[in-house]
Amino acid sequence: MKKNFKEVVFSGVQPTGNLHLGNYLGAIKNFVELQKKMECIYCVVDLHAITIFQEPKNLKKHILETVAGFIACGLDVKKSIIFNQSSVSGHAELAWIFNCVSRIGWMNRMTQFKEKAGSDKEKASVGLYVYPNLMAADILLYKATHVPVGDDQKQHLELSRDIAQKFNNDYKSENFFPIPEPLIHKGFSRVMSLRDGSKKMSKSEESDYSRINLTDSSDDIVKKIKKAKTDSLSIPDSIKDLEGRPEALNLLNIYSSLKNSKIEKTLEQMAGKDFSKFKENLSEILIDIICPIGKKIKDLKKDENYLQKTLEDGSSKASKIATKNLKEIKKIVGFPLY
Ligand code: AQP
Repeated sequence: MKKNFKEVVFSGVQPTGNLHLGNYLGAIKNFVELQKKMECIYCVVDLHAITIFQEPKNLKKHILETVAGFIACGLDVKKSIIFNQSSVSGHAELAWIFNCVSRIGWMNRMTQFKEKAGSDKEKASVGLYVYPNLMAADILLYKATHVPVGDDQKQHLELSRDIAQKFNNDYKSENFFPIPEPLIHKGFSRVMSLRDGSKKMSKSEESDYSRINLTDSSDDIVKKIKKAKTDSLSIPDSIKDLEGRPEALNLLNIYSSLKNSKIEKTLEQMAGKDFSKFKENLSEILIDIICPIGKKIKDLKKDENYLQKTLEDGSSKASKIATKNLKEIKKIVGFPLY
């Protein structure tokens, strides 16, 4: 029989550089909504970040920047637990147990590894390969029931569900781990690059013109949107007519998402306009929403002690939950406890 678990939200963001509009619309905006109604744990996943080499002094800076980004976007440290992954050793311990539960065949199906490892997979780190097992550990260490993520993380989350199920079955511990539910925006869940509508907007993309960073100035935003790739056609009145026009669809989706409205409504209002006019409207709303966040990030970054203290407090709250759960997990696995 299915158990009713307490509702707990867990999600993470890698400290690999500037947070961008994809992180905001795909994940963090949702984090903020969820903290109003559920217990939420948000993690700066620094163990994930080093699956691709990070310069140590940059890593520390990016961890603090990510915390600043969380708070600037509206996360409340009194409502949500905010901490960094490497400060709670249970993540790495449970990841090892899951390395032994998860199957190589499952790993081989992960498309993100294929994309990130590139053509020379032999040279990718083992950590990058088993990244999804660590992600499962992050979630299940807190017995999280809900995971808000962008659409790009859907496959990893399905793997977390398989791992939870297999652990429960293998160790005859029915209902020990909840089977976590993804919370992915319906309709628009993947913000694409401004330069290429077939690629997702990403921190590691070389061209800064491919993304809107949360710390971009209004001038940057206007420039980037002006340069964003579109086509020569005007805005259609039906979504069907956007087929084969990924860049146009992406800009219209971004606009609708910022307005908290459906793309159909945007098309109703904008049909017939050409993209140069629409881009002015898009820049305006981006400036209205993103620039205040960017300003807050910059202000918060000046107070390193506050950011550091936020992490310390969050870490001690997260550790309490993790230690208790890990003890139960070790007992189930058969490790002696003393
Ligand atoms: N383009 C995107 N559209 C929607 N959601 C996105 N997310 C990331 N990019 C988009 C969501 O943001 C959360 C945090 O992601 P992350 O930084 O931990 O990892 P990532 O998905 O690998 O992000 P990047 O920008 O692509 O980083 P790099 O370039 O370092 O690999 C996740 O919920 C993710 O779904």
